[in-house]
Amino acid sequence: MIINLTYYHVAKDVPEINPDIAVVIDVLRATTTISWALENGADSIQIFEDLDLLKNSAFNWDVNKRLMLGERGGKKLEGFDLGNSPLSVTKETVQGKRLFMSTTNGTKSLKKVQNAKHLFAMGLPNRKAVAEKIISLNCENVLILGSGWEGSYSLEDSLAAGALANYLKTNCDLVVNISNDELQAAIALWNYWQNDILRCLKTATHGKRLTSLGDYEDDFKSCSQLDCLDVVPAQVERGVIRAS
Ligand code: 3SL
Repeated sequence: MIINLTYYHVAKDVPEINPDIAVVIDVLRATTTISWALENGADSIQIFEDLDLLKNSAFNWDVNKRLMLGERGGKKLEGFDLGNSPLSVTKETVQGKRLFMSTTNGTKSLKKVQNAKHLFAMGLPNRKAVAEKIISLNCENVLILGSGWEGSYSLEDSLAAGALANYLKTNCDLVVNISNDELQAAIALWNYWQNDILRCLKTATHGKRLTSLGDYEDDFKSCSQLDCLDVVPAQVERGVIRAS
């Protein structure tokens, strides 16, 4: 048995295929926030690109069991309960709630591969948990998708793609085939930055964008932690993610 691993930088690069497994990465910060929210007991996260649709769905949900989480350009959206910070999704805030979520890039990538047989969201904190889940599923084709920024490449998502591929290559008994140059480059990136993840995130264009907006030091720290969460965010119905 072989695992074919392929990586695409952004949603628009993905061919119209439905892979066995799709892993969506948005290190800064959507998939890190999703992972922390589920770790902290959120019931589920429903993903939206369209904000009106998000609001309509949220307003039909029990008011005590819903939160609207919205971000554009790194900033919290007006009228929303939360922005997109992993620090905001504390146990006290999210426990038992459905989060209705829309972000600039991460939710686009999650939507793009929602027809995959298995869809997972991954940040660096749950890299090992997601990798072990992939190993346990014994599937042949795994597509890794970054989120980038408005259609362009991002350093930090490629770093995490490389981190995932590296874990699988090292810990999986199956043959792991690195199927495209994007993933070869991502592995090289991981080999270069793996001991200074925080600096990589701050060096990235989106890291600099966040820094220019205010004090995101604790967000950077949270997003750069590696293998500290056991949670695997998995799509359970179209657009809805739960802990598995
Ligand atoms: O683009 C996204 O989906 C967000 O994660 C960007 S931000 O980190 O909230 O600015």
